[in-house]
Amino acid sequence: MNMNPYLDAAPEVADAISSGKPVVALESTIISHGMPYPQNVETALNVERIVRENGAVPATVAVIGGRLKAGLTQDQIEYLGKQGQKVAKASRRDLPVLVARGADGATTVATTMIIAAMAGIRVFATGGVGGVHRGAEVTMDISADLEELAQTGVMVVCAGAKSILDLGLTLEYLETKGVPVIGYGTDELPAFYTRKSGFGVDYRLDTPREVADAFRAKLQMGLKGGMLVTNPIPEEYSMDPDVINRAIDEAVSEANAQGIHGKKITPFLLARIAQITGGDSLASNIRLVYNNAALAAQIAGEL
Ligand code: PSU
Ligand code: MN
Repeated sequence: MNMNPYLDAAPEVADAISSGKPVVALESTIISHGMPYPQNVETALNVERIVRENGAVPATVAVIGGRLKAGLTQDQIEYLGKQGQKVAKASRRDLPVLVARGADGATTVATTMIIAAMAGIRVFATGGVGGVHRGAEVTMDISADLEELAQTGVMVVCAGAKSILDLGLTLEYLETKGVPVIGYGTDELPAFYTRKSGFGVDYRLDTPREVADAFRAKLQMGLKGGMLVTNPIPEEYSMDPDVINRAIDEAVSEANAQGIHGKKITPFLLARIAQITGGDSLASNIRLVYNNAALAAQIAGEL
């Protein structure tokens, strides 16, 4: 099926791809760096179940022993969850050395897109994507996820961007790079923990079919790059904007005071926000990932 000598598609994933059945890619940085153990493993396994319940085959992506994996076993998911931050957070720039060393890596959105594309998977579900960080006009901290969305033909279903990022600059960057930003059933960019951000999306689409049609058109025109589908957290799990924004501001000032930067900043902020909110942000995070997994599977079914 694929010629890439570094890639191992799990048998079920390879079968689904070759017979044209819907497949949804899932990332593993969220497992090793985005949530604590054991909630990370529980969430990752539930996400796979939800993808199946919605008619698609899940392919959780990671680097294990230097191999690019599209589809993990339960043992491999448990391993990534237990190892946590000991597993390297693998973005695009990390792949060459990790692979050459035969090492493990938890794949970010960027790297998961790369491996999904190699395997022939077009739809990918996660919680949040990286973006332009607050203060990026000085730090130049812009996630490689955005560049990947500009280059690689994989749709990413997420819950919008959280205000640990500069949402306005993130949207400007995506516009410059020609990445369509779709609001699923909304005109407003969702802000991850909350349904609204005050920023508009490019287009509102209301059904999995409409999203699939737009992405198919993009692929068939040969327009390079992916598409960002932003799916608001269900109302019942969304957070009070004042509470979450205060927690985010506090976590961001701590990160600045401690000089945390680079690949460590997003995991640091997520963990601090969960502590400050007494676990409420983690509970919301888990729910929005489930919601995105279901939508991604439905879109994959239409594609
Ligand atoms: N946002 C979340 N949870 C996550 C991440 C982002 O709410 O786990 C992870 C994703 O894997 C994303 C990565 O690709 O962080 C972005 O990291 P950076 O900003 O260092 O590019
Ligand atoms: Mn960064």
